[in-house]
Amino acid sequence: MKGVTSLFLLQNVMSICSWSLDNVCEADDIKCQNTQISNPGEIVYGQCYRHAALRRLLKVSFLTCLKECMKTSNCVNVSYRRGWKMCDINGNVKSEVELVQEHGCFSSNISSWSKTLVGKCANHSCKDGYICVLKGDVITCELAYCIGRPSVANALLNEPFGLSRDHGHGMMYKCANGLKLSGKPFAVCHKTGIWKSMFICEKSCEKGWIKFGDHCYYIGPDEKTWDDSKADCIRKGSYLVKIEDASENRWLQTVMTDNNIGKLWICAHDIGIEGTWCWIYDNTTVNFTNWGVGEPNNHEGNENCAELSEAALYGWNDGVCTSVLQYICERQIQA
Ligand SMILES: [Ca+2]
Ligand SMILES: [Ca+2]
Ligand SMILES: [Ca+2]
Repeated sequence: MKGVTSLFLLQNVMSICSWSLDNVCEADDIKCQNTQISNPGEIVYGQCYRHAALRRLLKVSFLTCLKECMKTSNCVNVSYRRGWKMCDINGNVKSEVELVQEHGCFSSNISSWSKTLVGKCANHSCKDGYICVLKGDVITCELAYCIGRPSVANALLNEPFGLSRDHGHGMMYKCANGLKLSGKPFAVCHKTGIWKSMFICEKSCEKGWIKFGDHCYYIGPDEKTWDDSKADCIRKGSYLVKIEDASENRWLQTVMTDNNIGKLWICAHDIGIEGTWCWIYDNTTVNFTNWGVGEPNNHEGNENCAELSEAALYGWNDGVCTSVLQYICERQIQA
């Protein structure tokens, strides 16, 4: 047992070892093999940083990875995945950085490598988000990555190797549990160096219910009396629709035209006091109204329940409560 423990410790220690070209350069990568590095840096095998990448370069040699880090403002180390020739130029974004065990990945602190690899860019002073570019003999700073991370409410990063901040690139996201994603699931590091989210995560209505604002609506499949409509909505954990304002009224009108509905019960009534209209849902008086021309007329003294009516040009009409009409239920959106 003791032998097994010592072997395990030995392997851990061995994961930090001296540099060799064969370890980091492909046999056919002449440029990498012929580098004039005299004092190689230290490499930690099997460990990589996540959520630290300022830039992520694909299909580059380890040598290029080191050089790009030296040119990039705030780069402190690199993580290199040899299988993909994938280079993460890592900053020191402390709060979110994780160091994880990852087979086939190695990391190296840039301070352990000779800066002569990047010539004049070795001592650049480009700002956050910029890299040093050498044009002939002249140093310029070019925008290369976004600062910070995108702020997307209720969303989780959906990239296996963590966040990177490359200028012009998108990072894939998914919504937190139960929320619906609208748009494309990406946050993009815009060319201005600012993150732009291409989606929102929002609460959604369950199947069969339609969303409007932060409420869900259900169109009853068959016709019922006003009382039965009200009861069916309550059974569904909702209430016969209450129209609060003009925008909800307009939206219901489009629901009617879209679904070829001629008449639709709403929860306003004047059953208690003739001419005093209340919402049965919460017993409040009706403020916003959209009565059709000549309505409410309490025709034959027997019209006490309100409907939306195509005949009244999708305005309101007081009708006979025992008529059977379609109806629409409403409830607040749930988490
Ligand atoms: Ca409403
Ligand atoms: Ca009436
Ligand atoms: Ca009427």
